Amino acid sequence: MMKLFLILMLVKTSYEDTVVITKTLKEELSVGTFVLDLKKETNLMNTSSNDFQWVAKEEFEQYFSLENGIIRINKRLDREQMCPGLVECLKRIRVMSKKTMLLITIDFSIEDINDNSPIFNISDMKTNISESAQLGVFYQLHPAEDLDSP
Ligand SMILES: [Ca+2]
Ligand SMILES: [Ca+2]
Repeated sequence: MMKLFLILMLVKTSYEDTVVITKTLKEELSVGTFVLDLKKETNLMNTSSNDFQWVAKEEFEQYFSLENGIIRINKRLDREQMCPGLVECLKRIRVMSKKTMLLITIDFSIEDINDNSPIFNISDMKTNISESAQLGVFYQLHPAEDLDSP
């Protein structure tokens, strides 16, 4: 009976319904940090918490764990590594409810936490300042690179 159920699950390609959840998430959160309660988010009151499963364990899903309908951080989210040079860091995961065949798409916007210090490409800078320089005069320094700023 279980085998038949699994085969039917694999054959069935269309979902009964879909829901999209958008969530902003800071990078560098600790492993185990709570992210979402799928049962609460989807209002599936007649569904048990262990009814949720990954649609496919793709690249971005590895950053999360899914247990009893609760999504938690499973791996360090490093915005600079995931979205180098991009102003917005948008990532998607997909979960389904086996019982209701509800497809849940969760779109994350990964927020920067400014965890990198600026680095100057040169170690020494020399600037000539005239002894007759006026107060408030600005001198341009070589720019620093900051991985947090695309
Ligand atoms: Ca980072
Ligand atoms: Ca950062």
